[in-house]
Amino acid sequence: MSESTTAPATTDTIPEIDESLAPAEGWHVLHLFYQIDRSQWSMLTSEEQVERKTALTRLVQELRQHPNTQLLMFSMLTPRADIGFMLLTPDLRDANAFEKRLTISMGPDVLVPIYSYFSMTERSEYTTSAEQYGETLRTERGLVEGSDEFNTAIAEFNARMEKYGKDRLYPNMPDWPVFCFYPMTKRRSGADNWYSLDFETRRQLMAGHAAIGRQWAGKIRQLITGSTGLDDYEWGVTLFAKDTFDVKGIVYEMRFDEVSARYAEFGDFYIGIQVRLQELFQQVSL
Ligand code: 76R
Repeated sequence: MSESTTAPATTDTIPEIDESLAPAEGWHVLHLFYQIDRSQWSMLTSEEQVERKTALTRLVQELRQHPNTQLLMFSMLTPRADIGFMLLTPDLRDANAFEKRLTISMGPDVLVPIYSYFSMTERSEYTTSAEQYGETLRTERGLVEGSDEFNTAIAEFNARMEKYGKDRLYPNMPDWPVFCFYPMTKRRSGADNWYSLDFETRRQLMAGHAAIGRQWAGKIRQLITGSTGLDDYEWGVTLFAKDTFDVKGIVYEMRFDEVSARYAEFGDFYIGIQVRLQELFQQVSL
């Protein structure tokens, strides 16, 4: 290496531990999946086992009290994972520390991390703009631009979209029992490169996707979180349902939609049951 005049890194620009690392908008989201090391667990006395269950219980209660923080718990299907958490919290330092504490909460080597995903809530790039909505009002409803009716419709639209945008950035997670998580990327190969499509084409394709999605209203709640630059795929897809049949149904149906058929690549699927704190240990046989 040639002699450099660059000053060595100092800690001067690193913010103090109590300074916020909350993002400009949205929350950090962690999906955490663990296997239980049953041989490790079986070596503990029953008193120790109770202590460790209590430690996890207390930690979950504590984290759920943290401002703007949601922590969901899942008993996972198949030996792919036993326990899952989904954590939403604004500050990066909290997300980081909470994950470490969850991982060691039941003592060393009991919860073995086997998959995790880091993403952030985000607003959609493809929601309808007020201009586009105005166009629909003119062409489909025959309203005259500037008329009272037109202006009222636009004002209502703006209010609805503002609430909708907030719901995506600061969602309230449902307590629905069937949980499905998988990461997804838009393809970038040869003629099927999502990122070389112009915005209007992508917008139209996404409108088709959304139209299919809306048919599942009441059966599926979804949260799409962005992870470009943060994790291996570009989005985390989190689905909640009351019936496994609907998870299988929507994912199957989406496969025929061009956005998924032509442009989507998926990671592994994690399926779980959302459980109450007092149900977790019984459900996972601890
Ligand atoms: O803005 C909105 O949220 C409404 C329109 C909408 C967008 C922009 C929407 C609606 N989605 C959007 C974005 Mn979706 N979604 C998926 C999957 O398995 C598969 O094939 C795909 C996984 C499902 C099941 C699903 C469901 N969606 C996205 C994005 C970001 C893309 C980008 O920015 O380029 C991804 C990766 C993605 C994937 N989507 C809906 C649904 C459902 C059920 C809806 C209707 C929601 C509603 O109207 O309440």
